[in-house]
Amino acid sequence: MRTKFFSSYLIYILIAIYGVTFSLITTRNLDLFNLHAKDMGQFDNIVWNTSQGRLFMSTITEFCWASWLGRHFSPIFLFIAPFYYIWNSAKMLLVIKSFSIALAALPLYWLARDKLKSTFLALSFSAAFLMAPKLHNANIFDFNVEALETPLIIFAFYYLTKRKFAIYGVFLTLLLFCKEDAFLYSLIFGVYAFLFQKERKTGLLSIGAGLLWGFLTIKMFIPYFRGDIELSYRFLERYSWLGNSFAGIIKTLLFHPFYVVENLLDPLRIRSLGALLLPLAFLPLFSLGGFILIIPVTLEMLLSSFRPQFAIVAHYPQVVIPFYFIASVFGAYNLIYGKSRIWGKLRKVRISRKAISLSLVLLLAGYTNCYFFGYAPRAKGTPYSPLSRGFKLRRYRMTPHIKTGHKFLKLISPDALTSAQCCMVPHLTHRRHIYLYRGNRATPLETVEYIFLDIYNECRPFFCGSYEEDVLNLLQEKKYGVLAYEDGWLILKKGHSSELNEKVFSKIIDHFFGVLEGESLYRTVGTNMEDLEAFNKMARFADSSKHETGHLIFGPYRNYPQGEYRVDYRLKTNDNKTLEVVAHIDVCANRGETVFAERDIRGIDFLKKREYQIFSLNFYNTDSNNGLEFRAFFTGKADLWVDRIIVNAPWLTAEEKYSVFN
Ligand SMILES: [Ca+2]
Repeated sequence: MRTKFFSSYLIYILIAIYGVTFSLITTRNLDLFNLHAKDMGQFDNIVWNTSQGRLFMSTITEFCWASWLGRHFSPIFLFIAPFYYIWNSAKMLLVIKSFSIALAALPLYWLARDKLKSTFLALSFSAAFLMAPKLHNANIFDFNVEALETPLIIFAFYYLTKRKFAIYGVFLTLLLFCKEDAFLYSLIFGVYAFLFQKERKTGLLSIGAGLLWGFLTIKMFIPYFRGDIELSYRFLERYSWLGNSFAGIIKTLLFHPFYVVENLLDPLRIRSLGALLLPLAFLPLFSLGGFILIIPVTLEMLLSSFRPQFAIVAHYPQVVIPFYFIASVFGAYNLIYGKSRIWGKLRKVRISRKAISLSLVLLLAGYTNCYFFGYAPRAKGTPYSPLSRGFKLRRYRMTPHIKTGHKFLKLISPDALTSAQCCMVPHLTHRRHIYLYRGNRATPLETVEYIFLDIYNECRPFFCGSYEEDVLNLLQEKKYGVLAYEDGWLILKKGHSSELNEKVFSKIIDHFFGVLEGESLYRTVGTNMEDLEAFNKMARFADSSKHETGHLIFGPYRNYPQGEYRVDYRLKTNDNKTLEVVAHIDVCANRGETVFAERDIRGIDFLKKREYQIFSLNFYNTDSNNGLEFRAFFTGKADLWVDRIIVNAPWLTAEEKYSVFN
């Protein structure tokens, strides 16, 4: 009795611990300018506008004043907006997100407890769920509406299994209100009710509601709010390799299964499946009902040609993982109570013993997964987790640079029409007009009053030099005067005196000319990753166990004045013992035809492993019109990081440096 009493409280304690931990981490990330215009800024802007009566409107999603409903149909924001009357802050949204994901553990606990008759096993399921690293990573990834779907999926399904159809209907409606593709979940529930619960009426109603909702939202509502009735559903493009319409896609799936399977057999997709099934000890495959539950979401994920979706990263795990956990409960039921002959001797083992063993397997597998990839105590995987061994507190420390950013935010008047660089946008979204800075052409500059930039921070969606060009032009044009400049932070105000423009120009031209961030150059291999040892906390990275060989960086194809140069490559590797060549760096022109300087870098050339070191190349540029490139080739022999390239030419004047950007 006492254990039961205790465990029913323990589930709430686990939920609270998760919710509080992730609220603290995500809100701190916001303070540190680590969240982005998309998706944090846009959702905060939508919810804030909705709370002000301008329903679903935002200037960020489509780079103009437009309704979110023209992109995804999410009336759920009507229920989220009132929370801004409690705390009018983007942080409210992050707290809602963390507690929303945490809350999904509650119906999962109920479902497992009722089905498996073991509170300990039910708690183990919920604990494994809260430890799932893919959910942790989705949790710290800005904000997405999928976070609201996570608990709704399990709540709806729980009440369906309890045959409390009115409450099921309420949760299903809320789920459908999250996003148009939730119609698929209604179909799944309907099929389950029809086939496995023999609830024909509820089953058919759910299927009917799903089909109707899918048709209405995708064919009518979204095109209506986009202002183009004829427009096709843009996210269907991710499945265009199967067909150009829903009917075409289904036809290919049915009549060309080998073609489909052949395309799905790639390592990344198989890895995704492994990452879902392994921590659950393959339980979702142990029952037919459970298996049917996971098929639709698995196909939605694997058939997509959009990498974050089939690799189940970003926000995608939040709608896939709930189904895998539900299916696992059914798999566990078959293992413990199944009368099938397949389990043979297992039948004779005492039920309580089976439940305890399964709990231990779940907890161990869940913790191991979390240890390597998530936010577990003493974890090895992520350096971002305050609980992990590799954690560095300085990642969450307010640096003087960040403090200056917050000081600068106060200089922008609250209602002014503002255009800001990516990571600053989520701090300026409680105003009617906030734009993501995309340079002279893309932002409606004629109306923008303030431009807020941080020349050291990420400059999405700019690429390979165009950001520098735009900022320098802005300073030269003088339509905007420098209101404030400090430590890379720059506020420009329309019509403001331009007396500081020249001074700031000469300061930042040195930085723009001299520094090329590895993560913003072109690449054929590798990814961009956070790295505290890198100058701007970002680097281009290639993993020797994962990535193919190829150019980790190339470009920027700029025309540099003739003369002597020294270029420093700031590189890092994980193996400084190997004699193998880990990188080949060169300076070339004319699309790789002319090579001015090059060298092989071996593992042993690095004094220390996992520590950045400068490797220099000296060269004479013979032609001022040849599109210079600084490249680093990744050989695959060891991991390789490129933080930045530093171009040294002290003999150049500011004018000559500027000519590079024209
Ligand atoms: Ca960098």
